[in-house]
Amino acid sequence: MNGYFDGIAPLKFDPNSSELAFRHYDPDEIVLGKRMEDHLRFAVAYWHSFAWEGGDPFGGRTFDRPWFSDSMEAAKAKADAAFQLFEILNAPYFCWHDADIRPEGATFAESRKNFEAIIDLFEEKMATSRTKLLWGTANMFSHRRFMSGASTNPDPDVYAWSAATVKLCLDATHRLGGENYVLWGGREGYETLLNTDMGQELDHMGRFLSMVVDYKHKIGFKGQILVEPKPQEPSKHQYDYDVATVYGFLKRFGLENEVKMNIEQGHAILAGHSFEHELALARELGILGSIDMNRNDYQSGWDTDQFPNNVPEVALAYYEILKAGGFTQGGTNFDAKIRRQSLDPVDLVAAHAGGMDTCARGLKAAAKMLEDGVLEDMRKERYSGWQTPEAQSMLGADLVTVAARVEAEGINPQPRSGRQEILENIVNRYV
Ligand code: XLS
Ligand code: NI
Ligand code: NI
Repeated sequence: MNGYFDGIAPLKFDPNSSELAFRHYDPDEIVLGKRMEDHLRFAVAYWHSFAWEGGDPFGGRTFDRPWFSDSMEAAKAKADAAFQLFEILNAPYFCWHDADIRPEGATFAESRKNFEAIIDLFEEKMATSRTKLLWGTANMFSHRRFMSGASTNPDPDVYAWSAATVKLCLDATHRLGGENYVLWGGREGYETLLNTDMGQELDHMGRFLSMVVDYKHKIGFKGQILVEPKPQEPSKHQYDYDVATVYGFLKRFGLENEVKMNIEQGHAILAGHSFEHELALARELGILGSIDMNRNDYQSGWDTDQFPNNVPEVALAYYEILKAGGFTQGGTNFDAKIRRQSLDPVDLVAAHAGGMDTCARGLKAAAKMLEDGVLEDMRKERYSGWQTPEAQSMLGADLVTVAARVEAEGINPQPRSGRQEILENIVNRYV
């Protein structure tokens, strides 16, 4: 193949290499009885790596990619570059939005034709590539028609347009054998309550998601439907605020067994949570689906989507994922972009290589913590009082019965240490 990344050889696992290589990510290394590649299930995000132009609120495009234009020729050149990067990284998966891969047409039909032509091209490329589709999704936040939301837009025509868009993207995801379909509602929220009927918007969003789930079953799509929570940005308030909020929403519309979560590190931070908090809660609620791996700058209050490089943080995230039994259809999508001064093809390759190594180190540390079992033993010990028959019987008893125990049995609770520093010291041994 020749193209954008020419001169960069496919990356090899070589812990001692001074060249561009994986130093920790060995796809074939067995971790907890499974190949590392099958644990991590890495995906390259089309939008950040190929569609993003390097702009920020104060300046436009910094990158100079040969495919930056609105023609179908350019879209094809972009696809060529994408599949070349997948090969260099030996990436098992990729992800896209419709708007990342095709030029917008003058009408819905024209956009659809452009999109379908690129899906044809993907199908052709995927026949000889090892890279599969982790998930597809619809971009229903960039174009100005979506400025007041997609399914929650006050204009019913936008609701219809959004339905047509999701149908198209879900059909394409199904056709390419995608393992998940994601809905991130960037503008499903509001800018001001003064012009917003929150009750109506939530009803519409619930109805919309139910239609998507029904359609998934209708076409026999076996992938997971995933909602991606985020508290705000671009909207002032996003309805899918965090895992807990989305779970309440799913319960309300009877979708809690149909829809799972795609959880992103940066979004968790914006919601005032840690990544591991969101993952642990989703696991306990039975809705952990997949992750968007990245890192936020802790000093800036927005979604900086940097590649991960903090092993202790990543280790705690994979610890929660391993405790859930690992990914089934989900995976680790790098929803991460290089900085706008990182102009060169090699920067894109190095960013992914570093992110993959960081995740590999995190996964190995997490696996070792779980295998050694010290943390879980101490957690279990903390709750061991609940093992007695008296304690267990309280969980089926009424308030009067439980209350009566205190004086009848002379109960007088003695506080015990939570051992937080000791636990943190234990984690430090692994990371
Ligand atoms: C934006 C989101 C977006 C979703 C896919 O903050 O993370 O990239 O992952 O629409
Ligand atoms: Ni994301
Ligand atoms: Ni994000």
